[in-house]
Amino acid sequence: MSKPDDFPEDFLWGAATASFQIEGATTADGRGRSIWDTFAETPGKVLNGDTGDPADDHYHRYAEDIGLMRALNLGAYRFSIAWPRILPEGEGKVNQAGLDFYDRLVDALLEAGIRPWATLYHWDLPQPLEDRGGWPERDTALRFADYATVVAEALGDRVGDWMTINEPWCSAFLGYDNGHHAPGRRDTAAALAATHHLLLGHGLAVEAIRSTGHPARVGLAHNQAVIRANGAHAADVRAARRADGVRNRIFTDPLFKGSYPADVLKDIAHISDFSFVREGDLATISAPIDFLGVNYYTPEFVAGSDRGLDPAGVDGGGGAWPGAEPEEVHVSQGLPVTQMGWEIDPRGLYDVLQRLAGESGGIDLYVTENGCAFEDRVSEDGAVHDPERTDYYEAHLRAAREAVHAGIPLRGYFAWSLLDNFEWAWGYSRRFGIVYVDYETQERVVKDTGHWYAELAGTGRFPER
Ligand code: PNW
Repeated sequence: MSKPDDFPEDFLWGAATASFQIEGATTADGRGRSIWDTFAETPGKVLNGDTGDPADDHYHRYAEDIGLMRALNLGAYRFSIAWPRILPEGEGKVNQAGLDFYDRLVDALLEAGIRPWATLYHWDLPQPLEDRGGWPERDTALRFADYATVVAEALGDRVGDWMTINEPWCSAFLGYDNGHHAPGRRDTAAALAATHHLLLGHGLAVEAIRSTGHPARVGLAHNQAVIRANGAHAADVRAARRADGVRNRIFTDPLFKGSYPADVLKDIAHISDFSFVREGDLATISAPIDFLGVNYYTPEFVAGSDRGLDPAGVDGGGGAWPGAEPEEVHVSQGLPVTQMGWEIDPRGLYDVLQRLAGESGGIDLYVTENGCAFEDRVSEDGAVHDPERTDYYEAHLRAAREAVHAGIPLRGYFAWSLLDNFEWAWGYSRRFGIVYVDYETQERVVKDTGHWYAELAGTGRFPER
């Protein structure tokens, strides 16, 4: 029998990245433009005017990076495929040179004994599709399915694990509601239409991947939020229900129950009547999947404000959620934070896994992202000493291990991220890697956390510290 400190022998240890965040080479070999190229080049959108170049120049250094993955004892590598490299116009003509890159990457991973886990969409929508309306338009979901077919036909003989969409909430709400992410629109009705078309795109892509005939396990990566009411007061409970609705259930109910939650539709009826939902869509969206990817960083505390909150703890305001009452606010729990200002609460990971295990009907769960940013530097001894990051990982992995021992079907864990990279609106100012990257020289240094993670991945036991 396994000791309480052990992970099961077949537990999958991985690390994750995303195309736009690491590849660089944004004009190489016929790559088309994505909404993130446009957004990053728009003054004021990304900190310090950072863009997708040079990132980690992974496009040219993938072989070296696979060497690092081996040194880290990874059993799997989660990466994403850049739609604009495959279909520069978003549809139509396939750019073979773009496909060839992923072909080389997959072959080199397999040769290194590392399972490739491919995500089809990690936010780099081809700009021509945004020019025609983007995710609020149904056509984008149909084009996504075509793209999924192209990729799955080309790589499906070697890639067995697929994720359709990464964090649909971020694409819909950061992209189209608050505009913090590309394409930077601020239109809640558009965000709700985007939500539906991202889910529909997911469902159509599941069909597309399966219909290639290659054996495939298909899922998606969802960033379920832990929403907690800031007390038992009726206004707090109501605020938490509403936030949970638009943050979680608007995604998980269609996926696992085949319907949108009635209370959410009521809450947001003044913004959208959901007339974009067509017959058959919910059956497509709720087709069974093989696993669910869970991305978790931090919980969110929600309160109704008719109860005298400490204003210092309040970081949000009315309208933080679509359908929110003006007095709903997002409050801090007073926990220690990472460099992102995100509170560190490993219990939240356990809670998310437990809840999703119930809602997803017993399918395999994987933590497909978990990690943190802290200010790193290379010390005089040439190492990167990042004890706070190791603490973060250890605490969250202890919660994950508890979940496994409690019978939750958690089968693996992917650290976010393999490499320091382009952290979206924060540019290169936030380092999430377990490997440090010097953006001037492109030199990589495995951080102390990376060494610690390698030992854990190699032995399945927490290293002595
Ligand atoms: C996720 N938020 O992004 C993404 O999947 C990664 O690409 C990213 O690097 C990582 O988490 C760390 O940020 C998020 O503002 C970005 O709520 C922003 C939010 C959530 C997730």
